[in-house]
Amino acid sequence: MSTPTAPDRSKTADGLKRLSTATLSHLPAAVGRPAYDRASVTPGIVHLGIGAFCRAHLGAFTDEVLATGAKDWGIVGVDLLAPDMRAALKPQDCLYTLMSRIDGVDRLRIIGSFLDVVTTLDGADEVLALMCRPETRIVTITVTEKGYCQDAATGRLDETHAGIRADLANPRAPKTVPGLITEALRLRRAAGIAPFTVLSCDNLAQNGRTARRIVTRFAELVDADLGRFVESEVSFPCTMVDRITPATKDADKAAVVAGLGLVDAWPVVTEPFRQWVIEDRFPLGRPAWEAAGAILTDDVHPFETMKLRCLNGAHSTLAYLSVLLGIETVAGAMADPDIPRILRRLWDEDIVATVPPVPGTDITAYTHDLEHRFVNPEIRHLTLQISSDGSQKLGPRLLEPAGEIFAHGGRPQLIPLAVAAWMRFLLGADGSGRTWTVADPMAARLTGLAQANATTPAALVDALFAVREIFPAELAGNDAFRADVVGFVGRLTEDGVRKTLAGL
Ligand code: CS2
Repeated sequence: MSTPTAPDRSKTADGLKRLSTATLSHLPAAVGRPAYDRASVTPGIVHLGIGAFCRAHLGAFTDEVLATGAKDWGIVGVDLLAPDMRAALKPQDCLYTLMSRIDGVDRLRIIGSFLDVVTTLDGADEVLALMCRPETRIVTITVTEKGYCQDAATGRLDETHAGIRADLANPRAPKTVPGLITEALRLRRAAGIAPFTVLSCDNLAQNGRTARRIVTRFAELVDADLGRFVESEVSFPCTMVDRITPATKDADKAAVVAGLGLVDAWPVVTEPFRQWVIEDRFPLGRPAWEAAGAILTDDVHPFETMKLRCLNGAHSTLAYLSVLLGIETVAGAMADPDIPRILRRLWDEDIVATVPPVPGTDITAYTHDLEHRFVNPEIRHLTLQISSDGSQKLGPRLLEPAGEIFAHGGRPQLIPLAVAAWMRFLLGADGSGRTWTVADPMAARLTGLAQANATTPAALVDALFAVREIFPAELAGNDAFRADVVGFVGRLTEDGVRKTLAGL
């Protein structure tokens, strides 16, 4: 009779071992791995919002700095939405695979810069304690546009936001990002610990200034003196972040298992390209991210304007047109007979001229590089994913450049088409039985308005132009812009999307 043995929990149902510190030595030689002793690295950064993007970007840049011998800049990731990331990463010692794919070449690399993952789901105490450690010198953020709880048109804190109201009523147990940062700064101040630097890594225009405005206002509402302290003592550098990193799919996980011979519960698939431009204002120091290729500068603004308008503006335009046409991925859209031509016109006729000079960069060449990046078929970037949160994205990506074009005496040619496509997208159906989900913090209001006013193009446009959180009064009151958006809504509705695009 054999003696029962305890199951080997390091193995999965397929008999494959799990990625972890203990199994790093089992990896094929071609797989990159932390070139440093992780056990001797201590955390210096708390990262709020641990998703695919920050793991492909901040995680990778910081991993390379740790490999140069820096020991005190490990990262603790905070999952603000669900315990899923912690559940996936803790059993593998917070290691994960970054797989970059292009032109049939997959490069796999194990990232070691995240030392721990915690969640705020059971309360904020653990995260606040981490944020208050004197060793925590930077709090980085990737929570997407909506995580800032701002009025998208003005960039001010949305004081009617349900989460903000709850945090203001109970500021010692915060759940929102402004609430968490304010409470941590208050606790540090009370303990005589200098404030950390707050580093926004989200796609917002002037993301550092936005973060400063939001947190300062929240702090002021908690206590006027704390508001003054945040305004005068806390550094919020601006950044431009870039790396196309879709949500991980099951097929990606399978490709990673095949490449590792080990199981990674939540790898990240990304493109090889990456860019990070950072305003160099870190009173308590920072990792030498320039050692990994980041650009440290006094002025991020031109880089950020170029990226938000050229890359993200084109992404949003492509996404709304694609969802209407039933095209699932960005690469699929780039194989469409019409969409690449529309994007080229968007760049050439509208966007490029609104971008200020960017050091060392030819903006038109940058847009040609974007085409190449968008074409990459190995990155399955879903157009529906990019279509989300349009209420937060339209402003910095498309409406601000439209306003500037008018201010300089011009008239945007393709931006009205993108806005019209977003309005049709809000209907959630193409009229022939195909439907999709509109994901947006303002979804209920926007889809309600769209459906109630779908009677005529003018009614639809007027109802949505009246949403002041999205359309600034000046642009909404611009007759030429209104006429062009109404015209495109009419064509998309009457002629259909394909005929409208083909006729352009
Ligand atoms: C995309 C971005 O989802 C979106 O809205 O436009 O996530 C884009 O892929 C990144 O900003 C690329 O750096």
